[in-house]
Order: sequence, then structure tokens, then C-alpha cells
Amino acid sequence: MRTITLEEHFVTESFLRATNENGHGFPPQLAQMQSKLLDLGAGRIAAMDEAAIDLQVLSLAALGFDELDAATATPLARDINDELAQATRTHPTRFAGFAALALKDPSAAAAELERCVTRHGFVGAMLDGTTGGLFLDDARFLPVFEAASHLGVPVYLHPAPPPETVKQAYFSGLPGELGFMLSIAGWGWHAETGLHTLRLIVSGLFDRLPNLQWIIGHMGEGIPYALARSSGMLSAGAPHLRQPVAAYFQSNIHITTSGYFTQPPLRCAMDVVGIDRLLFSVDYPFSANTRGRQYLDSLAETLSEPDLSALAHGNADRLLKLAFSQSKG
Ligand code: GRE
Ligand code: ZN
Repeated sequence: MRTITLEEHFVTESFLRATNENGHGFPPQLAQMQSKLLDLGAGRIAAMDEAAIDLQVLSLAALGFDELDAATATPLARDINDELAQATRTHPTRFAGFAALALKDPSAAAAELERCVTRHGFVGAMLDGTTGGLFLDDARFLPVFEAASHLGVPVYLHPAPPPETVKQAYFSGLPGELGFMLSIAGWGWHAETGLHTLRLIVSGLFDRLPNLQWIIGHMGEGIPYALARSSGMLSAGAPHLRQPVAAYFQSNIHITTSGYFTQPPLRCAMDVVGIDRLLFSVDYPFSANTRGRQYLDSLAETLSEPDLSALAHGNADRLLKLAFSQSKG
């Protein structure tokens, strides 16, 4: 079955250089990922083939990107996107691209998104956590989302390490590296990205831009589990919104399975938001493609064939407007 994954990361040498110089590069715990992240060719494709993944939508693993100033990050994003475009051009049936955008200069970021979509054929953008401590509901970022809406491409909100004040308040004082891991994939990332998504909804972003499509990973960043309560509590205090908070998960938000490989959270997401809003993803190389494949195959026992193919590729084909000519069958 044609299989597409949407939260699959890379880095470039230029990105590693800039973030290392700045002192915020990849933490030592993740250094062993670098060779896989740098590979936009044969090694990556072999790892996809091993797990029968047809197409990866590639995005920057943006650890340290937010620490760069606009003057550094804006041209760097352009270089990164040009390198990514090279890879998608070389392997058009195996790779697609999400643009990296330097949000500290929002109008340049909007222009870069337009360049990436119109010139490079990218299928959206991936943004990472807060920007200089600001959530994306801040009005200064609106031009970027207007561009995405106008271009008809989705925005994928990925977690990033928390601001320093949050690190100190929530994640200090634990043994060894546990504070760091708790602040990222051990919990903090998902709590923050769920919060961030609810902020975007209650800010009215999707009322201003009703056609804007948004993607979050990690089986919905905890939201499906909490949605009835959050929607009940928030919607009552939000008469400015066009619809209840939960309804935005039928009109604007999509969820990927990245990094989650067990049945209970998928069942919850299917029950709450429905299969049509769910897209299979791995989170390579932070998760192994083979683990993703094993999981997807295991779902054949509980999902109908149409639901499984919607999850594996159908919903992604529709959302990203992918050409079926890319299909290997
Ligand atoms: C990710 O991008 O999803 C990621 C990292 C670093 C550690 C774990 C992880 O960037 O899942
Ligand atoms: Zn990721």
C-alpha cells in the first residue's frame, strides 16, 4: 500500500554550523542522529525502502533555529530550502518538502513560503514552537498564515525546546538528563504544542483564515484525550468564535501519528476527530521507519481497508494535493 510520512527530518551542514556557532546546536544526547539527518540521498532512501515507505515529506529538525537572529536565520532558511529543493528534484517520487521559515522577520518568511511553493513545489511549511518567546497567535505572524492560506498549503506545527524561563520553572532540578528529556519528547513538547494549538484556535486565527489547514503530530499532542473538556471550558468564554473549539478539528486541524506506535491513543484520536483527519507519520530518524511500518501493518487487524489506506496515504494525497503519478502502486 502506498505509504506517505509527513514528519521526517533532515539538517544541512550550514544549519549545524550556524547553530553550533551560536552554542545551541544539537545536544550531545542527540549527536548520533546527525549522520542520518544529513543524508538526503541513498542512505535515507534505503531506510525508507526497508520499511516500504514511498514518500517522505521532509522538514528541518530545527533544534537551535529559534536562537538565531533574523539577520542570520532568514538567509539560512533560504539556503536550507534550496538544499531541500535539490533533494526533492533529484528524487521527486520519494521526497516532498515542507519549507523552513525564519519567523523573526514575518514578512520575509511569508515571501520565502511563497517562493518555496511556487518555485520549488513545496507542499507546506513546518514551524517549530515559539519564536523569541511568542506563540504563533501573535498578530505579527499573520502574514505567514495569510500566505499559506492563499497558496493553499498547510502549516505543520512541530515542538521546539521551551523558552529559558519555562526550562527553569518546569524542568530543572532533576537527575542527569531527565530534565532535558522531560522538557522535550518525554512530555513538555507535547503539552506545549497542545497548548499552542488551543491558543491558535481561541485567538480566532481559523476564523480569520477559514481555509488555513494546520497539522500537528504525535497523535494530536494530547488534545484528542482532552478535547471534550477543553472545548466545553473554552467555548463558553469565546463568543467571538464562529464555532465550538472542538469543531476546528473538523475544519482546520489534521493530526499525524509521528512517534506514537500504540493503539490506545490512535483509537482515541479516531473516536474524537475521525479517520479523515489522521495521517500516518514516523518522525524519522528520531523514530525508526521499521517501527512505523510494523505499527501500520498491525493496524490492519483493527482498521478497515479504506480507513487504513486513508491513514497511510489517502488523506495526505488530498491535503498536500500530491499527484497520483508518484504512486509506486
Ligand atoms: C523530533 O524532531 O521529533 C525530535 C527531535 C529531537 C529528539 C526527539 C524527537 O528533534 O522526537
Ligand atoms: Zn519531529
